[in-house]
Amino acid sequence: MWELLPLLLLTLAYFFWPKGKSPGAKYPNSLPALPLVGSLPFLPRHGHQHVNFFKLQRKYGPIYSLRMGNKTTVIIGEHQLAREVLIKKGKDFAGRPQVVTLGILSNNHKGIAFADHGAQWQLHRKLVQATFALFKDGNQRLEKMICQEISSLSDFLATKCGQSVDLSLPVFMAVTNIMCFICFNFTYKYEDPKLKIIHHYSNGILDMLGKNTIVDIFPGLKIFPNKTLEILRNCVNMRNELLTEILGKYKESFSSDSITTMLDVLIQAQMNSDNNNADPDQDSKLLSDKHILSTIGDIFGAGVETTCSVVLWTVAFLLHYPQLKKKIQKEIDQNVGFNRTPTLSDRNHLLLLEATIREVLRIRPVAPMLIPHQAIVNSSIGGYAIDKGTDVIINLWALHKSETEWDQPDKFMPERFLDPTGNQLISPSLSYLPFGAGPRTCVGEMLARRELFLFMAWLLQRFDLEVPDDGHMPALEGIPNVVFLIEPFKVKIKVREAWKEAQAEGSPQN
Ligand code: 3NQ
Repeated sequence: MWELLPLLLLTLAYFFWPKGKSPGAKYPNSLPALPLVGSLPFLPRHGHQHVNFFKLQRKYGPIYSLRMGNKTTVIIGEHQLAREVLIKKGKDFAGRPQVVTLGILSNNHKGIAFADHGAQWQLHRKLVQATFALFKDGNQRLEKMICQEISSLSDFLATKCGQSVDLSLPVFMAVTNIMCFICFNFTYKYEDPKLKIIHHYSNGILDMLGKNTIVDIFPGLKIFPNKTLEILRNCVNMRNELLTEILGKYKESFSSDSITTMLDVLIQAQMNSDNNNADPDQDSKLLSDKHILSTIGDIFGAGVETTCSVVLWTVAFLLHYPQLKKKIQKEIDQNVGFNRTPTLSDRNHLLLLEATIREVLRIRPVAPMLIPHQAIVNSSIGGYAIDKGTDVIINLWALHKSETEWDQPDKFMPERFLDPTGNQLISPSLSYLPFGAGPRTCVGEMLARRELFLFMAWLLQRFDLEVPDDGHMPALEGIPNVVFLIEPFKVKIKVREAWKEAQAEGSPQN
């Protein structure tokens, strides 16, 4: 019996030991924690983590800490505190936790999404932003390309008229081609086996990242055989091989006279840094092919999986709210008609569609807890001391579901983003950060918003998207992962009579 005394003393020490480094400083409320396992025994075993963290606010408040293994993690569930972390002190909290799985995915924390704050991340983020600036041009190069892919998707779906289909693969192929155009200035034909390879390894990576791997909490365990890590490595290797092949071919025809894609921007920067004879600046060490592949992998993957996910969520909610779907189609018929296909300039008129997309992003955020941040210096949040190295999670789910910030937050209500007349989009609350904010804000926000609008406007102009004959409705619970995914579902595709009649009358289509 006496042999238990040391463990008992250790446990008591943990309960009463000052959690932070600065004696006397005020630290956030903390969940209980035991040696080694931290707060894990005190966390709910079931349910979505973002929902469980939101519920814990009732007892611990909008900022509290817990221990995952030997790591202190602070959870933020209120928008003013979130803005302090993301914007006001964005640099203090611009770090990223370096966990095993994401280290494998990002070739040891290169790229943008999972790279820690530092020269590499800043350089690559700047280069990616420069790429998106290439597409802000007046000649709608990108918009034309997006519409071209949506047109191909629509023509493919028209061949499935009357059938109930899972949209995930066709939408995946269309969005993948858009990202291929932005990154490499080429697209795949739908029957190209490369698209199936990309779909395969992407699903494999997402499946493995979705398993709560204990090795991310206890990294020492990575020395033991781990099937999840093995599959993750294999899928990442497949991706790296494909991107290496593309990069190799691309370099053969690269010309500094024509910088039009993300790979052009990255290769140009690599050449400039290699040629900089004055003093081989740091950049040359930060622009190796591995660095370039990781950045392309991040942007490509983010651009595809996030947009695909939101398109599927939007279709799913329209199946649950058919009256809303009909109102959006009426809005499209009145503002676009059938003599042309929708363009980005229609965003100023298709307000109910825009409001619906914003509501989907509120009620099913792409990243319910964003991507975890980390304090790179001793700092504070809401007057509470936050030690350097502390992980900080912004629980976006809590912001978007706040009872004090939103009217009936659990209800799907796109009209909340419209004024009473329905003629003006409004921002009903500041507690809304679907793309994050500050230095780590989603670098592809503008692209995503444009794609979401055009995908939905084109699909709703041409098709009635209906519940399958078997009556199976899409489940709306979702699958938490690095992207908040929707369970697979089918939708019955029917070309709208109004579209058919317009075709029969021979109305000119773009
Ligand atoms: C992607 C690999 C791809 O095969 C699957 C989807 C992945 C994991 C992306 C990830 C980047 C990546 N490999 O490096 C993105 C991620 C996590 C989406 C999934 C993302 C994100 C952006 N905005 C909201 C949520 C997630 C940034 C990096």
